[in-house]
Amino acid sequence: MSEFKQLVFSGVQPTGNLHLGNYLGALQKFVALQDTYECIYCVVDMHSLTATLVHDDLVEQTRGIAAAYLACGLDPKKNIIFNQARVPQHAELAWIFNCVARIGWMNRMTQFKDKAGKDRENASLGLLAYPSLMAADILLYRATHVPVGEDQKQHLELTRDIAQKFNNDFSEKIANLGYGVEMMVGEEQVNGFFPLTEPLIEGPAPRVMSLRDGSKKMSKSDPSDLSRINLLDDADTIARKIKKAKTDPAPLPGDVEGLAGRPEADNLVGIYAALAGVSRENVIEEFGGRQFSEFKPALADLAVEKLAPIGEEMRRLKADPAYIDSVLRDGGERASVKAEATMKQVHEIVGLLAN
Ligand code: AQP
Repeated sequence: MSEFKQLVFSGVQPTGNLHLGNYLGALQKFVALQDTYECIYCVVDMHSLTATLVHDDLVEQTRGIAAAYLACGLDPKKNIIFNQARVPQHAELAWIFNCVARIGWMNRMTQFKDKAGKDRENASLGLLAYPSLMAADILLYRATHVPVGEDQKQHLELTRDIAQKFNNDFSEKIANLGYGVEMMVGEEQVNGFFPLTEPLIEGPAPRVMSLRDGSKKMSKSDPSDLSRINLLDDADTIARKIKKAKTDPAPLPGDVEGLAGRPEADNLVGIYAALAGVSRENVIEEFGGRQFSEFKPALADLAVEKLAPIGEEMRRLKADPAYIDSVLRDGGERASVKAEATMKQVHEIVGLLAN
């Protein structure tokens, strides 16, 4: 039985400064996976157009995300690192997926509801179809695993729905052409062209919350800069933001269960655990019963130790755009070879006369 080759794909959109949530939810995992998987990491610049159409500095932002990838420790030789716009097959496959996916599926996406707000009729078609382009990003490489933060879980489920519907709708063509691959779906063995991709969300901080409000996700678009730690913040700023982070008056609990109903404390413990590479239980073993006045300085020291060198390296790399462009160009060429091979088969399956 042939099986899908294990392959990791993920991306980050260039829509502002990267923060600790992006780092713990995505970048830190990208780095850990490069030793065990073949990995493709994309700067998804075309997705940025769904947030704002006209950007002053999209090129700079795109280079900035690539700089963050490299500064965190991704090896551009071992992995494919590129920006989406260099490989037009992303948009082409997204069009086919627009015809596979249903409007109802897109309307149910919480990210669309949040970002479109009350005036949905006035949201761009691109914002509605965002998950279709994301599915294309992943499935163009027939990726089996996608490291993401918890906020992207629903989009990953939709990616599976799109893959499954494509596999079902074209099952005869896929079988006749001999392009099917066997895979297990639950207990059942099925044959399909696209894998049902697994999200990799686990870890002690799958959803990093705002430092000012433990009920809100840490986000680039939060108007308060104190709500997040940016990867480009210097050591003093990181320490100041942690000192000012909202907490409750009680000391840290004696066990992890005691964090329930204490979102700010829960968030800071999760951040510590993820940065230190330990479990939340380990953090509570060390700091249980201690006041925030003791825990926060320890967290600040750890955050500075882990993040300040990344920020410094990002600044150094950003000063050398020619090098970043050469990495993205090389990655784009390697990604294109894989993208073209997939699309050649997709054209045949769908019946598009393009080969
Ligand atoms: N708070 C978070 N906790 C954990 N993971 C997070 N991610 C984002 N925020 C958190 C993960 O970062 C990766 C890149 O996400 P993106 O490019 O889609 O950026 P985003 O989700 O648009 O980032 P923001 O800050 O949330 O932007 P706005 O403010 O525009 O909504 C993904 O893997 C994501 O899960």
